[in-house]
Amino acid sequence: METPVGIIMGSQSDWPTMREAAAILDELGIGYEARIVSAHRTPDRLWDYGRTAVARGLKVIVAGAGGAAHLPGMMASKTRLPVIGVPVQTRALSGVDSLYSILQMPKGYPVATMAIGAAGAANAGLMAAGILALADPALAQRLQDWRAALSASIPEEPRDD
Ligand code: RP5
Repeated sequence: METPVGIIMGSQSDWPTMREAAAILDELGIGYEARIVSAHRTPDRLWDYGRTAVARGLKVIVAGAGGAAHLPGMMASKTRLPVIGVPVQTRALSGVDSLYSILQMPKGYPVATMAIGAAGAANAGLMAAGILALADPALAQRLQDWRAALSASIPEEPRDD
């Protein structure tokens, strides 16, 4: 299987959030790799990852980090690939710190910023799928089916538990 998606995160502690993106990619049959790449703790690893991403065949990067979350923005500065940022929820500031760190990019280096936490990570997987589906009709159909199944799972009326 090809590996068009790179999931990167600043720490092992981000994985419980970021594996929501991985789970979506698994459901849709999209290949990915998952790596710990910290902007602050492993800057050389970050630079190498961004420098080689296109040549290695990656098409989209999903980047999650918490707190002073520079990883998605720094990755966007290093590669032309679309970078989807996931603000990881933090204890001190509930992830608002992560959100603002990722969202407020200067003109020229965009990061597509998702919601804070697990929903954002899952949506990052879906956003990556949507980008890849533009050039992959079979994936487009799987994504369409996935969306239809979600819609069909929503009841019309609430029930008493
Ligand atoms: C960030 O600091 C990581 O992305 C993580 O969300 C946060 C805390 O990291 P750990 O102290 O748990 O390694 O770099």
